[in-house]
Amino acid sequence: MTTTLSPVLSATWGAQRPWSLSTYESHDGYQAFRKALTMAPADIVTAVKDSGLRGRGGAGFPTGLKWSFLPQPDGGPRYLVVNADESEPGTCKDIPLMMASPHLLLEGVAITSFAIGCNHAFIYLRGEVVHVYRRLLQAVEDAYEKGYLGKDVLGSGYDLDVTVHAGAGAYICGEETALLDSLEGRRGQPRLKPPFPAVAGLYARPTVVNNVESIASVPAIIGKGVDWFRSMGTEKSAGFGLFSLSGHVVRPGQYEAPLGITLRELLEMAGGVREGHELKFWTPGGSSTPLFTAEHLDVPLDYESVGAAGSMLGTRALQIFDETTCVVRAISRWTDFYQHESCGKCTPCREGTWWLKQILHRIEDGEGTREDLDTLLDVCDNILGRAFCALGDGATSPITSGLQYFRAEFEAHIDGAGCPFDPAASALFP
Ligand code: L3W
Repeated sequence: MTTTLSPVLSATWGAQRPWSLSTYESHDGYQAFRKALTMAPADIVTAVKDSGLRGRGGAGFPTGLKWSFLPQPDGGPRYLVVNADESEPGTCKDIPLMMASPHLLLEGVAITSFAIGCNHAFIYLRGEVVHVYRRLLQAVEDAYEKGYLGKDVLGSGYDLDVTVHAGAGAYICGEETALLDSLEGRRGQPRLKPPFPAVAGLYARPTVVNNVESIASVPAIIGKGVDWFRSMGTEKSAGFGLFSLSGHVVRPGQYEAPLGITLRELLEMAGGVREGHELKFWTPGGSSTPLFTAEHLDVPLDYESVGAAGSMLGTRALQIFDETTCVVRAISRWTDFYQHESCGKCTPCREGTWWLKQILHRIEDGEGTREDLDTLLDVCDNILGRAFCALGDGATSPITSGLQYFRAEFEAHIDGAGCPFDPAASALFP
């Protein structure tokens, strides 16, 4: 496996005004869309299927397969909805991608919409990122003006409208069916699946919901071909992705690399853990994925290898924590987040995250008991697989893995009647 590649998603990030249509066009922008318009839509779906592209939003579901689940056309509308509601703690790839390369996303939207027979696509954006909202609106306006969107795009006879929708800032709206409810004007809460959105999604019509990075990967697949894409990554985790390094790392940021790269290799690119310190724990894919430790530095960051090592690749949000960080404090802050963001629809998540928060605060404050550790695991056990959606499951990941690797640190809080760490030394969880 190669660890370097010519950047694709971040190819123009170093250019002057990379977000402008003229910069994008000068880097072959919209050429893949021109090519796609000469192809049979079914062949585009087949190409994406054959490429092995898997959803970059966390679950890793095969993208082309999802498209192929759409029922046969019945004359009614079908939709593409881009999930741009990036809000997972640590996950920070879609927002910079949209800021730097909004037209890459729009080209992916145009190709995907054409492939699945959609004439109206939506981009559902996290509400707080007003700067991204403005950037996308400008890009959409420019694309309409240049004939990439609108009626009879590029003289092809194909019509496509794109609507950018800013949500109101709820993590749950990143769950695809809650997102659809929110887009329809309702309070965002997950729907029962099945039916999957591919069958009954937006306005109960067949809908493809894909993450920003998944859609932004499509132009290169169509432009450069399936074999080129498959030459990167591993057999079952093909291609490349953005790896977001944050926390105690010398050069935090986005690192585009083939799937299967290791944290050790990424840390070499990023200057390593901050000087004088060593890696203690990290998240492979955001706070919803079980923690890893220094013993996992050489786990290939592909779906299979990370899964086999006991976690999930998730969104490749690599949060790095050195030995100054109190793991109980980190987990407690994440649990505050999940409790706050629980939509309240199901009891295991609504009540469970509340209890997890109370117990963790008690332990952090030096008022916990050894029994509390078993209660934590018991509550997690009653959430995992029993909650209505993945939010509940995600809330349990840092706790169960934290106890697996750092039980002694929890016990030290209990036995020593408080936290043995100086929060100022870590400075990540004030
Ligand atoms: C049709 C079938 N479609 C599955 C589709 C389904 C969805 C996709 C994946 O969770 C994860 C979660 C977070 N017919 C289908 C089908 N599909 N079977 O495939 O579905 P699923 O249920 O496996 O996952 P999900 O509910 O999409 C996403 C993890 O991502 N995560 C989250 C990150 C960040 C955010 C954020 O910032 N907003 O969400 C990080 O790891 O824990 O496990 O499209 O319809 N038979």
